[in-house]
Amino acid sequence: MSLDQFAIIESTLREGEQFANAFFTSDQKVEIARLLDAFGVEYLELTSPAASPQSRIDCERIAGLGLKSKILTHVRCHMDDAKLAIDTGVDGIDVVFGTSSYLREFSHGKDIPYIIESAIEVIEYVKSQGLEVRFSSEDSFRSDLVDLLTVYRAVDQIGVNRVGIADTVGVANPRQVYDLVKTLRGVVHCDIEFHGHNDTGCAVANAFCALEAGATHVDTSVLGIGERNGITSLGGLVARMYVHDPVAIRGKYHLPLLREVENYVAGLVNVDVPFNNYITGYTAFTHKAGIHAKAILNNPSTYEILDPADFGLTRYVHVAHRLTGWNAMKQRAEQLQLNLSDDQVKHITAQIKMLADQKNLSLEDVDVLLRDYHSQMVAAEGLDILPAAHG
Ligand code: HCA
Ligand code: CU
Repeated sequence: MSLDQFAIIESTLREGEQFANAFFTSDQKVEIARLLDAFGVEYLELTSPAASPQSRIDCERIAGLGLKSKILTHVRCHMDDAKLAIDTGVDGIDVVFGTSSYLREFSHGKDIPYIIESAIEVIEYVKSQGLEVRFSSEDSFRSDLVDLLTVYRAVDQIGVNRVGIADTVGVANPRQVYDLVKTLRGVVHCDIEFHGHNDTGCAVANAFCALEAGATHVDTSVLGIGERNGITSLGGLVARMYVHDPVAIRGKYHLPLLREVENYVAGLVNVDVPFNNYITGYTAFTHKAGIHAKAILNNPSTYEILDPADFGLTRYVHVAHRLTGWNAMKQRAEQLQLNLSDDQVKHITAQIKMLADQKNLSLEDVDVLLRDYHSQMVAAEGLDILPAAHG
């Protein structure tokens, strides 16, 4: 598969609901679903209808919206849950079962033959109802490899649409993800999904490695919200894949909507979008050092691998600091429509750098200094004395 063929399973309305601060009303869920659909994600994954009465109602409501994104709901590998899920009108069902020794011993207490038996029962039933079905093993990276492959092979043989690898605890590193997905790719014929938690900051890299190794689907959530510190973020994956192939990503997704959906979700869960967030962070397109600023002004590709305009954003050259340079200052003077020669700009830049050594300047401070200097120059020209530029 070419890397551009991947699909996003957007799980803000499932994994994201497991974020500590998340409480979405029914209308808010609909708004999130509509925004993500307009952004262009291929799938939306919703909380199990078995979770609570309102979860079931919301699942039915979103399944009935007629969105372009396919609607999935996420259930335990259990016939009762599967039946409830099918009745909501969703397009497909994501089934999950814990295969790690931790979960087998301390959570559900079931052995591998039992897991396979119940997986087959549920998958065959969901398929008989004409729905798409995925089987995933929770905590895959702490599961025995032979157990894992035995389960995946069994579900692949009965025609599951996708198998999922879940790094439930965020323990995996990119090479381990690559190796496991590559091995699995040699064992099953169906699609492969990756779900990765971000406990050690590898969630985006792990998702990318999964795709490189042959995975077809990646789970994301807006801003990465989920259990603990969350999973692969939608923006992070989009940034990573954009750098891989900007044309394909611009074609697949409506990129300027990213900021809107992030701001909306951030507001609902009462967090700020982090300053260093992929693409939309406050400083994501801010350039500071004089050398960077000069090069960026000549050609943005020198220090930018993502074009902010593709995301409806603009770059910012930070000039009010001691590392500034005259090229950046000249651009600021031009923005203020102050006509100064290069020598004059160099002169005032030197003064501003000296001041910036004494205190933290604001852009307003710089603008005042530039305007004052410009007025002095204009006055001097009127008097026909112009020594200041070389002073
Ligand atoms: C959990 C479940 C899950 C499921 C992932 C999947 C995980 O909340 O523990 O269905 O692939 O991280 O294992 O989110
Ligand atoms: Cu998870």
